[in-house]
Amino acid sequence: MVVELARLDPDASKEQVLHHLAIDGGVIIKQMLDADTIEKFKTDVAGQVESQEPGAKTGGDRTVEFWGHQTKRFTRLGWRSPTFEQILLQQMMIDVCDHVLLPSCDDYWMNTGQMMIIGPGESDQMWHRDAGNWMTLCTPTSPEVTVSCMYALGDFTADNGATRVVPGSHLWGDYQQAPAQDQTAIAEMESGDGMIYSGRVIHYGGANTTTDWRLGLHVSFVLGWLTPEEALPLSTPWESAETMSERAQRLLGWRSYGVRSRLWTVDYEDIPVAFDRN
Ligand SMILES: O=C(O)CCC(=O)C(=O)O
Ligand SMILES: [Fe+2]
Repeated sequence: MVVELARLDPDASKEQVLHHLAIDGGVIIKQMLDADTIEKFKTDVAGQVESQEPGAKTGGDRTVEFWGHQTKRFTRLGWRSPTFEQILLQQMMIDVCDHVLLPSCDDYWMNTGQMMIIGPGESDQMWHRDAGNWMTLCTPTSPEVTVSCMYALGDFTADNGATRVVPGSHLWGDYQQAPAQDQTAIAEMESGDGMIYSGRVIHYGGANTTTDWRLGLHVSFVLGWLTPEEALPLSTPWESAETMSERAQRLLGWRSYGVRSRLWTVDYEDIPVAFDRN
């Protein structure tokens, strides 16, 4: 039996996307990003793609393994690319996050915008759930704390490291249970396609047995009362965030959080007001 994720057309409705996300924990949407946006973004980050060394420089054994010895990762995308704001605000992803995350927070922010470039010779990543970052909030009864999208900036194939996903594993009663091969889908995608997935679904980057690099762009969001993976305002300085929309500024940590709660403030004010930068 071959396990597959649903593959929706670009004009799929939010309801369709949410339907498959609820059942499988992941769903592929064709052409979430257009070719022009991808070209611009790839041009913006080309130098870093080239110069970035594979593998982690810091972290414990688990982090080093998780990162991948033949995988290049880097962030700071709002600073590195003027095109990133558009990707950050991709409408379907925002619609999905509004639906999934807003019941548990006044607002959410970016967790990380991270290039994940799996190189030749990389082996399968360890299986995991992204919500595991927030430890006690990664249990069968936890609310959804994070939602991710993996955008293919080049083709994702079974051989070059396409993300592996275990449909339905977000609903398992035992989060210690290891997935079996025949429960695992291969998220093969064409450049521009995106896979939206729950923070509670088991997945991992695949091994790359080809001679090419797999170009993935991961953009994820997390409840505004949790610490994101990326130190957001340090990654995207005000000089880069200044010209962005208010929504993008909030997603990148340049605005405060809360209506019922009040978080991430300066002088207990909204950040740009405190700095007289409104
Ligand atoms: O690169 C991939 O396909 C997935 C990587 C991943 O899941 C992660 O690093 O959290
Ligand atoms: Fe992951």
